[in-house]
Amino acid sequence: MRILVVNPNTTASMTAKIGECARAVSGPGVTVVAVNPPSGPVSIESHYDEVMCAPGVVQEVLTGEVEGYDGYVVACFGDPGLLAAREVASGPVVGIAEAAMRTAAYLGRSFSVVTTLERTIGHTREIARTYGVSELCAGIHACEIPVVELETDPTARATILAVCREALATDRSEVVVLGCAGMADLCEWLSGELGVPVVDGVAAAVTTVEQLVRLGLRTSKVGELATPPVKEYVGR
Ligand code: 5HY
Repeated sequence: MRILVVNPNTTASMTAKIGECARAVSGPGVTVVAVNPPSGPVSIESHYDEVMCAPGVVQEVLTGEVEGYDGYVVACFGDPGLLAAREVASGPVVGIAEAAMRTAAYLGRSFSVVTTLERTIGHTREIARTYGVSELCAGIHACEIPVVELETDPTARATILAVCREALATDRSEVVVLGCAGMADLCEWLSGELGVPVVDGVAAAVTTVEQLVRLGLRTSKVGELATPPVKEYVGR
């Protein structure tokens, strides 16, 4: 089985980390390849970034179709371009936000999301509603650490731990969902420190795609997510 993990931003070091975390949880006989678009924003932290990175996500999936991948992961916590990617892919496509939130629902009666910038909270609340888990989402909290500084800021780990603690206390929640692919490598350490399940969307999404492919399940092609009609694209 071959799974393509698409990091929608263009920070190669983050793509490498996402690939490592994905391979660490993938099963026997599963090949995981992590890629990012050649052009686009170095991080996704606004609606503008979401829109500007989506064509790159879809293009990576289209290339994956030519290369015969069995399934795909959209490795950014806003799940940018997810539905468009599902339309063009034959195999299953899973976003890390959806996978993390649905996985958290198995582990407790409520969860808190800990994310990067305050300005992304509205979008996270919206996708929790879209995925039908907003009642389980007891709160969304920001560390105010820009995505690319997660790798360079020596205080980032301590700040994220402190915000997780505060979220659990404030929300009286039972599970933490990490709101950025760039936090994937902190999952185990945080869970040990906090004493509650901490869900990383990269791991949750890769294992979900693996499960769907093993079950022979893929996106329904009748109705809304059918392959898009072929048409002329002016200027392309
Ligand atoms: C992510 N941005 O997972 C999101 C996190 C965020 O570039 N990768 C990004 O802040 O929404």
